[in-house]
Amino acid sequence: MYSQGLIGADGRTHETPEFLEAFQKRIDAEEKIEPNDAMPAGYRKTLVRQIGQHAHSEIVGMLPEGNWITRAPSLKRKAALLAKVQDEGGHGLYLYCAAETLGVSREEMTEELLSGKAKYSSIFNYPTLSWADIGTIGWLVDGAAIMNQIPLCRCSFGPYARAMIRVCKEESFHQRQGYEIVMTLAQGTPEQKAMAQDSLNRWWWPSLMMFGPHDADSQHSDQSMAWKIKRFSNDELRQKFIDATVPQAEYLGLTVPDPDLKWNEEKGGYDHGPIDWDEFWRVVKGHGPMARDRIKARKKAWDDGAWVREAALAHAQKRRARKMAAE
Ligand code: FAQ
Repeated sequence: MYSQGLIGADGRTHETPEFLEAFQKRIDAEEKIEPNDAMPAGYRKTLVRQIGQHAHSEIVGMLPEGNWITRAPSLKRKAALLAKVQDEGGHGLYLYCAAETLGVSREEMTEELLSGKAKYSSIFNYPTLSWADIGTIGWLVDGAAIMNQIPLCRCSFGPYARAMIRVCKEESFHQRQGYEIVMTLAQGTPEQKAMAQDSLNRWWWPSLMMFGPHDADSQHSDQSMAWKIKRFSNDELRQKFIDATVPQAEYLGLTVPDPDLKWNEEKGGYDHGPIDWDEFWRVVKGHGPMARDRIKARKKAWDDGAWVREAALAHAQKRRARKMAAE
């Protein structure tokens, strides 16, 4: 299905050892792979899976923050939040387009999301209970997203790598606006500081889970790294994120909710306490606190938008017919 029309009309690949070796040589030489290039079916499948999940995450990720647009505490905050949520919609669109170049349609990807077959990031299954959560999402969730996505700008697949460049620039703005919200609260009244601390307490561990399972349990990492889709392992990126973020929390005067967090001089990074992997897998398998609401909201948007898709299609058909008649 994914190779439709791209590798050959029959959709078959030529995965002889010579073909695979020649493909790996291109990867090792840091050549970009483009949509019409021959590629192993597994490479295509991995990219469709990852880019599709990434696109769904951006779109589902609009919901927790969208929840606060009408309640932002000032016009300035509302305008910035609106722009951020709109950016996330844009990121989803670039990513769906990148995946479409691999021969999968947006309809197919959306059907997979709505049926529960395709995943989206675990982080968006948690509720946004206070305004402070909007700051914390920008600071931690966009911060984690940037840490994960900067290496994706060097992904071997051209359309994904190019989409990531713009996405990362925008995420950087998102991270700063989030940090600034948290800083305002942390330097505000004792109640505001308590709100910021409560929010950090609830989002810290789920943010660490965004990087995926422990390396030993990451089924795709080895192959994805050999194909230079991923450049760092899940644990490596998680460690980089912790090392960058703990000093930011200290600057804010907030406490990271991990009693085992300790600077390790020898490794030049922080040691941290155990991550609750049972919670991670529960959420990944669709049992997160907001999972049902998120899919319900996406299904409603997809159903409500059906007439727009139909009208756009009818319009395109009409134009094509008119053009052909004039030729
Ligand atoms: N949540 O073998 P691995 C954002 C699944 S964008 C749910 O390690 P892989 C912007 C994984 O899919 C956030 N599922 O997998 C924003 C696989 O299941 P499968 C999204 C997860 O692919 C900010 C299984 O576990 N970012 O935040 C998660 O090598 C603010 C085994 O895992 C991306 O998608 C998880 N956290 O590594 C928007 C970045 N982790 O498919 C709004 C691109 C793992 O076999 C507001 N993706 N799983 O059924 C990646 O870098 C990778 O896909 C990883 C996972 C690192 C997420």
